[in-house]
Amino acid sequence: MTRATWLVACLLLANPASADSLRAEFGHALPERARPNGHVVDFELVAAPTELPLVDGHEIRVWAYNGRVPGPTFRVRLGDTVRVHFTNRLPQETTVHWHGVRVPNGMDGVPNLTQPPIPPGGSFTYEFTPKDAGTFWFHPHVRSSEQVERGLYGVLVVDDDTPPAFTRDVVWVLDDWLLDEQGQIFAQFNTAHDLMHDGRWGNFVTVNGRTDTTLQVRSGERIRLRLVNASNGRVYLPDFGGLEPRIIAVDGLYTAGPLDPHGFEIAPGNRVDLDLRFTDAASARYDLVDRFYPPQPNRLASIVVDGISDAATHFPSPAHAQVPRWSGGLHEPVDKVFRLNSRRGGPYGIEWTINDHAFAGHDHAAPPALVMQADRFVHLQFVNDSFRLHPIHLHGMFFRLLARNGTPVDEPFFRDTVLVHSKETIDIGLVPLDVGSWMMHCHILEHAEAGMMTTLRVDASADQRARK
Ligand SMILES: [Cu+2]
Repeated sequence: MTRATWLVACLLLANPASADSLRAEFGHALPERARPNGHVVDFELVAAPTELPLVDGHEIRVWAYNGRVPGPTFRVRLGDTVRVHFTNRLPQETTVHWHGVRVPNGMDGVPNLTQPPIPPGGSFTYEFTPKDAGTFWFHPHVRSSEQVERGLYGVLVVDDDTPPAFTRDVVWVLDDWLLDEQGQIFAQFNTAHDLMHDGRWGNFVTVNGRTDTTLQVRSGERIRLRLVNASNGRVYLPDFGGLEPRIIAVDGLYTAGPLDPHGFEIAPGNRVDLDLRFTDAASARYDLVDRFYPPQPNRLASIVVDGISDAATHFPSPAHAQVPRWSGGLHEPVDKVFRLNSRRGGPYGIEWTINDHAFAGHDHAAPPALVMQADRFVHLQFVNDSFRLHPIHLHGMFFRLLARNGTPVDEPFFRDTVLVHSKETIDIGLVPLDVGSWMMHCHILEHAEAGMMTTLRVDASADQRARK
């Protein structure tokens, strides 16, 4: 061994990971480009006030997509181009954000950053070809704490090229409702109480808008259950009441393998796809509850098994994604630290800050908090200096959790939203691929409204520039 190679070997041992090796480990975990199959799927989407029998069935004045709460579930196949003709019939400006979908930046639905807000009576056509199959959702990005709370959210399911042979594919949207004595949506938003706590938590928890949701299945069935948390602030810790589902996808993307959902917290913005097999009794009942805040569990929904199905359900779990371990990522220098905190001031009397800055509307045009280069490994750290919860959501990219409070965490999946607990520090790693200006914000919508938002910019890599 020459002196030079000996030196290189020593350096490699001392520094086992490098940004380049972490990039190499990422491999082709996420496709860089969409692969349009030439098939365009057109959808109409109208946001308008209406009245619907929700919660326990009484009429509630809501704002709804296509006259329903939850709004429609749009289903397409990977490779299809989604074209949504959107019309705003609300008394306020709005936009539609496609949460978790790696869209072209101009389709991301962020007012004054990626598009002008859509005025009452106005319309806009969103068009994109999803790059990833999975469970996504959409909601306004204007006055979200009010507009989402009033009922504006829907689901986008992007099926695989060859979808696994589940007997059924079911979407459950979790939400909670703060109703007044008349049973209507409590019409004060962003209250001091909401802002000082973990946002607006309702007095009714619903699945698909109802407190009495029940899924009828037959023994022998194997169901894909997609959970979406559309709540402004509430976190769910589901207890499956004796069922033993397996997580197969988180935030849309397949996990590296099937996972036990025990203890998995579903924060606002998060999605979890479950593989549910009903193999035993020809009749059974399971009551699913949320146990995030013990000891009072919230009823979510029930599953009733009745009868027998002879469907063939012996197929392998679809959860076998390539996910980098990035165990060396934690030792890479931190590219940017984001400190999360609050202070008095601002239009609501309390502001939520990232690095002592509370985001205001005009900040959409301000320089980004961080500029990243596409196709390079990035190490970010979030330090929660407050006692409240902050589910941090990044638009336009997926990341992997590396550590909580400095202790390495091996989550074999990507996320687009991670819950940062009281006084907690978390580290994440990512390789951004999608160029543009992307929001990063707390998905407790009241915290975001009161300032906990910022922008990140991803610039094209040399390779991407060369291809243009
Ligand atoms: Cu927050």
